[in-house]
Amino acid sequence: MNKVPVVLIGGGGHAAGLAEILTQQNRQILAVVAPELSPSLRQLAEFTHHSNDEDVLNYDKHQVELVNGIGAMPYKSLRQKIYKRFKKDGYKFAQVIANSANISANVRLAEGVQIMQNAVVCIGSSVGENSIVNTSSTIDHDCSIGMHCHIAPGVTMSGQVRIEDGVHVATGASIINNITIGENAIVGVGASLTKSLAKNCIAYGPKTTVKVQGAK
Ligand code: JB2
Repeated sequence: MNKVPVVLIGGGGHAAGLAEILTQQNRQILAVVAPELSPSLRQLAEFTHHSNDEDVLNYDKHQVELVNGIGAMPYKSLRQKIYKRFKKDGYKFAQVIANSANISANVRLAEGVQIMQNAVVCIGSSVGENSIVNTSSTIDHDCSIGMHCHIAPGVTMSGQVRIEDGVHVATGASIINNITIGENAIVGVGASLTKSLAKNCIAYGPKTTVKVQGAK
């Protein structure tokens, strides 16, 4: 693993989860950059704190990697903005993969991918730039997940699912095999998706009664 020190952007719950993983892996966190650190998250208080994103530029882009600690929620674009902004400035984003995650051998993970505690990514799958595979979610074989996606905690995805860029799959959703979720679509909490979902559409509902708007 690359041991270049990191600068962590964001000071909330997602950043704290990443800091825990990085610390377990003895990865040096030079600073946390956020307007404010969540007061309940004492684990971030031990690091040098900068409150302005411009402070990142004081770190040599050849000597550090960035970690995007801004979480991803529907209709919120800050995570994507931060990634694109600092990529443009020439910085590289570190992958963060929890020790407890189970990643098959021939999985492709792009720059800045974050695989959180106990997540599973099976053989033949790929995860695009800046995407999060969150706690205890399962991505089965040959799935393709695009850029800037959030696969929230406890999602179950069967094989050969295609997730396009910017998709949010909310907590506990289940997705059957071999379907496509279009760009910027949202799969709601606990939904059971059995049909492809077109871009910018929302699927929602409990496991027994799913309502799908704009399904293909
Ligand atoms: O412009 C900014 C900025 N705006 C807010 N630049 C930087 N560097 N940081 C910014 N922040 C910081 O993002 C806030 O000061 C705060 O520290 C953090 C947001 O924290 P919060 O706990 O509200 O959300 P999160 O992004 O850590 O986590 C969300 O997404 C996760 C995936 C939460 O909703 C979690 O529940 C979820 N698991």
